[in-house]
Amino acid sequence: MKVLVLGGDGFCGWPTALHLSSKGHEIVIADNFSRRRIDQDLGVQSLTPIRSLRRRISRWHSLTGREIAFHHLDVAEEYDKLLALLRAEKPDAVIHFAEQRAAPFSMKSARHKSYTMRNNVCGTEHILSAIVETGADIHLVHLGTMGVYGYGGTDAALPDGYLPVFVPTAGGDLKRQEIVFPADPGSVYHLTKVLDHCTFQYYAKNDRIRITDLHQGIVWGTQTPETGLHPDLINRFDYDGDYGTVLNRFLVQSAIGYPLTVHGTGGQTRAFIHISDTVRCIELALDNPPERGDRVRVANQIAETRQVRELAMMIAERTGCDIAYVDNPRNEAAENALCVRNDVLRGFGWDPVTLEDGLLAEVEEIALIHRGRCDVNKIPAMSTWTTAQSPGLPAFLSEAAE
Ligand code: USQ
Repeated sequence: MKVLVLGGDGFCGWPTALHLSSKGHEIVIADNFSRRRIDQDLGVQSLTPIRSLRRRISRWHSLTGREIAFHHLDVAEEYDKLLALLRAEKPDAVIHFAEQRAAPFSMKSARHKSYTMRNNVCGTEHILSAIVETGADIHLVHLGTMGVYGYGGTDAALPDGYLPVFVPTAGGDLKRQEIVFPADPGSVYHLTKVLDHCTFQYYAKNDRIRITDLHQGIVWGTQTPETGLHPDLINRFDYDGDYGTVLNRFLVQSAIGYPLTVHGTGGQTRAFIHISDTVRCIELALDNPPERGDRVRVANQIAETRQVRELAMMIAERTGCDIAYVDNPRNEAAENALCVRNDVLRGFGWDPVTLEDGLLAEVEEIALIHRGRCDVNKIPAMSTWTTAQSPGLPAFLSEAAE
């Protein structure tokens, strides 16, 4: 299959491109390097030393003999180029990672909110419009988020996207229907994923585009079997207060002896998945496209649920590090229950990796090897949900606004 990976230089995009290439798919990456430029803007770098995309691709070729093509493209800003790329490459499937993916970054200021909205919502609409304009039957696979459901705190199991409801008819009977699960985003970033999903519903109905929306949990880990083949292929590892996600942050913090930064009571329950499962799930989604004319397929891409303080205690027990309960910079429930079904992906044969499976040690080792690259000043989460943190226009956003 020929697969266009939009955002193929990023944390999930790069290992996915390699995994699919290793499985014999023909891979084309498009990326605008916004993630690398945001790093520069925030004055932070990946804990792992990531190479240029050119070097990554050439190393992959020298190790495996497999080619990966690359196009520099901003899907939110360059519609005509995107359309020309689809017409020239004629992919069977497009995987859409090309979004600003950090909730704290999206909440830093009005400018960050606006950039995240414009980039994510316009990018998604452009991809769908361009697919329609080519007239080709392209399967779109999108990396969505569990955060579209919100963390409302009940222990009712979240289904894969659609909720059965019984609606009273005019005649007084109850009619069973399935509706999109009510959205409850917790940040502007999560809101963009909700809007993406509405856009998908429309294009699946109106233009019969085949779409899979993967509602992914918090990814942990950094390496996959393919990125581990050579240091030039190493995946990025974010630990900073904007882009670092909770479990990976805790693992870096313990490696440098920094008390684990639990927000509030740590009673937040979230869904988790290892990066090696991310790439496997995407492959399963590609292998199992919905039929043309079907509604959007939704799959909850999560392996397990865990509470933040439970994770902190688990790591503290392993390494003896301290835990610091800090004021929560976010506007979120202090404690919530979370129960999630992942029937769609399991139905495709997925057997998830969990925290018990020994991969924590591998991530700890990577954190220890590269701890010298960690800037402790970048660890605290400074972005709050209630006040603008960064009234000036950062360099990256200035460029984007031009
Ligand atoms: N948290 C801490 N301490 C920290 C960092 C985070 O207690 O040092 C807490 C947060 O307050 C939050 C939870 O951990 O309650 C998760 O935060 P996170 O930064 O790990 O994850 P989040 O902001 O939700 O976003 C990440 C990814 C995003 C993805 C999402 C999946 O950045 O792209 O969509 O996870 S989910 O959370 O399931 O919506």
